[in-house]
Amino acid sequence: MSPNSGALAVAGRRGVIRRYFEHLPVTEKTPIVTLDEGDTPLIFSERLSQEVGAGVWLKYEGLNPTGSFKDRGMTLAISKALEEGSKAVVCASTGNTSASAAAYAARAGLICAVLIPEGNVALGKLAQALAHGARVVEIEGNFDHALTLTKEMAQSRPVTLVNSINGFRVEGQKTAAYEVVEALGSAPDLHVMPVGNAGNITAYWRGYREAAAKGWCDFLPRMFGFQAEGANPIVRGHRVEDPRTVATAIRIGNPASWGGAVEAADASKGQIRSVRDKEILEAYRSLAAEGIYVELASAASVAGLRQLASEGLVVPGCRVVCILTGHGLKDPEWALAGAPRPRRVPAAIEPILEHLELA
Ligand code: AN7
Repeated sequence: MSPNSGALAVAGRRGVIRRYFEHLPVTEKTPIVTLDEGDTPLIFSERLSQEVGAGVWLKYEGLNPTGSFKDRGMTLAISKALEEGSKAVVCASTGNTSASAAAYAARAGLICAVLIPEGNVALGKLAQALAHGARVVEIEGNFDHALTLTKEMAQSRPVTLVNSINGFRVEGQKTAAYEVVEALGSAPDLHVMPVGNAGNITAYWRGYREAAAKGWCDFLPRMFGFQAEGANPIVRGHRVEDPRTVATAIRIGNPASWGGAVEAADASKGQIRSVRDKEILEAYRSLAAEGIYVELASAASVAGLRQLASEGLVVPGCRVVCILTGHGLKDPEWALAGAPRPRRVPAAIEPILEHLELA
């Protein structure tokens, strides 16, 4: 138990390493590379709660420093790479991992190399990696090819792999489950999230189990992970050679942490399921209509919640947490595609009022 009278996080400390120091694989000698990640809001959704007849909270991970949950694991992975004397890090990425790796590597003064799949990385994410000075190559292949090549590079060259195969990533990411428990005062009954490479569901499950073991909560949530239907290897039980979905962040056909996802779902009496692209887009729009801007992959959790509700799997009055993994500004193209462009009018009150239907 933390020294500050039972609270999980050490009050007044910023960034997940300092806040959860004694629960992470760090020592006083670890140089802490941080951008004050974590401590993200858990927002109560009135509309979703009414819709599904339960209490629904949204963990808005898009408010991390680089706009996604990846920062929680990256602070630890980069700190440990620095501690171990590494000079360079490498990752394969559908976008967010590379944005985060680039930012934390820049902060640490490390070289960051990034392999991205051809033509399927949201512009905002690519811009971030470039802005932070990462060395980026777009390979003629998908994410799964990029990850295989990255692993080969890390074996044959003196570079540290910072994909979630790096155990420090999952360790850092588990802190999000601590925060949920801290905010609710218990675990939720249902935990709903998107699944791509499956590192994050592995991390949440570890975080919840540890929280229970430390006495911070006395039951565990059922874990429901949602893949996109065209990229749902875990649901199918075999790898998908040519994964397809509008949610490019989770366009992954052979998840590295496959076993971790299955373990989380099985041990918690949950499931790994899939949602259609159309349902992801609907959830994206309804979240935006509630003031919460997320990227498409994140909307898979709310699409998934609706699927669970439609099948009677949301017990009335229970508590549900949906994880919103990344910010909508990563990929504004989808908002622009779904709305009429603003009309140009003369700079005078009358035509403005008329067009806005406020006349
Ligand atoms: C917004 O950046 O795989 O199941 O290379 O960016 O832990 O992989 C991103 C994944 C969900 C899936 N939501 O998480 C990458 C990458 C968003 C994401 C996922 C990702 P995992």
